[in-house]
Amino acid sequence: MMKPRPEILLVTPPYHSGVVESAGSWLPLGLLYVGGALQKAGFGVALYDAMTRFDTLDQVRATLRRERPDAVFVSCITATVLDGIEVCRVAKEEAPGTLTVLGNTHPSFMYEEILREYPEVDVIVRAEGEETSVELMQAWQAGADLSRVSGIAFRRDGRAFATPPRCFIANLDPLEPAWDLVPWKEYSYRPKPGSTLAVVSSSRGCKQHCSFCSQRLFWKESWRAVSAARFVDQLEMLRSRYGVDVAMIADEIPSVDPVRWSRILDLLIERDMGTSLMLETRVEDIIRDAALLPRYRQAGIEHIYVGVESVNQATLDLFKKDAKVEQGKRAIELINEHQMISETSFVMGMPDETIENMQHTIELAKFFDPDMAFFLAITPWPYADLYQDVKDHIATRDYRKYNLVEPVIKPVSMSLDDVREQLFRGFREFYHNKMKGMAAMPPWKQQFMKTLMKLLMEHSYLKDQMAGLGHPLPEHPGPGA
Ligand code: B12
Repeated sequence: MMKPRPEILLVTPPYHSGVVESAGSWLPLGLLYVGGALQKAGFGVALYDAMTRFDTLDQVRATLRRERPDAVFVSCITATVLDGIEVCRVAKEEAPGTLTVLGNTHPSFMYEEILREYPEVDVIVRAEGEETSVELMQAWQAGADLSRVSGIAFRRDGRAFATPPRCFIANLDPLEPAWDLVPWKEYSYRPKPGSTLAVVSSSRGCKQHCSFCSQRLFWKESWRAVSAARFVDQLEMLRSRYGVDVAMIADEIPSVDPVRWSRILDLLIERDMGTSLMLETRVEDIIRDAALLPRYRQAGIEHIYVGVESVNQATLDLFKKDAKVEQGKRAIELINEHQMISETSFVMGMPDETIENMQHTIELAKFFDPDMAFFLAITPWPYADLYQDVKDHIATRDYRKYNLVEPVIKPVSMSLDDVREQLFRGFREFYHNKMKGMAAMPPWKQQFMKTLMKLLMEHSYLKDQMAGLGHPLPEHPGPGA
């Protein structure tokens, strides 16, 4: 006999590291894509964003007890995987028959370890989730053999068993996240009080070769894009139906195809919907688009993150001469000149790191002079290229610390406390320097910077460190505060 149609609860792990989350509340787009596909196939789906709600595990338990889903789908990166597994444990304790499914980067790569060590996890969906989740649920509902579902791993005869990988979806245009499941009032970008914030995706994949990141490996060096018209239509729909006026584009390299990108800008300008956009892009694409940057601004792009970070000491030492470093600086200048917020990060703490090197990097950050800089601890995701090079220097296997905030690698000549201290010194010195130059900024940027400083001091993990900066804020903070 067929089981009754399962009800699926999409859950985010109740985990926080206090960096990006301090700027707002961000919806779990990957889970919503999976939810959209499941809905389309006829399944009943609900969203429970425990992370954004800052729920405790007891509250997670109470929600699971109330909702009694047939299946729990949890999205986990390395930092959040232990809390994601806790959600599965609680789901099993509440109702042992619940199907527990993990997806996203960490489980996709580390399925063997998870299935070996955590009996509370039933199935792992590897890589792209839409088609696999639908097939998995159909097979589970029918009591069919799961080994026919490609792109998953599960326990068979007590051991992890992975089915063949699934091909990526060729055409992304028909995919629709389950936007109707989002409690939109809960998602807002703090620097814009009253705003409604969405995370959107215009492409999937990465071609950059950063050894500490795994996105290129996750997407197998591929890059696929949503068509320009479909992407802009979606932003327009989000604006008119749900009031989304700020959106973060989740892509690694949204502007890599200049023709598509230029079309997106044209359409955004033509539709003039007033949505503020934030994105990440590559230094070389900003330089390529130097003449296009006024159109970026017209299209609503207000905030650009570019990765200029270097873990290469030779580059750091030569930062005044090296062509790539010069390009990074130029990209940031261009973003600033065109009235957008520039942001970058500096990843430090490799095994050969020294206090002196870290101080050079802090100087490099001041030399680049973005509006926002993050000083992060290099973190060896156990499946990234970097891992093999640094594995003998790993100080902790506690994945909760794999969040770019906590040092995980112990440099040969530094203690973990030294690394922590220098990272915080980076923040303090950088923002102290920034505040000195604030008077020269246009008024809108001054206002943004004041709000940012307040957010860092009140909501982020830097609270205590930033308090040492004195009185960077006006007596009566502006509307953004
Ligand atoms: C948006 C985002 C966030 C949001 C998260 C919102 C949320 N609740 O999900 C915010 C801003 C809060 C955030 C915070 C952090 N993030 Co973040 N984030 C991103 C970003 C930019 C986009 C993710 C996204 O939406 N992609 C688009 C969707 C469509 O793709 P997807 O997520 O891969 O989903 C697909 C599949 O993976 C799969 N899938 C995903 N989840 C699930 C779940 C199930 C059950 C199934 C079946 C399938 C499935 O199906 C989806 C559709 O095909 C990525 C970088 C990137 N470009 O991907 C970094 C990224 C995921 N973040 C990262 C990190 C490190 C963090 C922080 C630790 C950083 C920090 N110190 O603050 C924190 C952790 C906070 C937390 N509590 O989770 C790393 C993870 C590295 C790793 N391998 O572990 C990434 C990859 C950035 C990077 N290049 O290093 N992040």
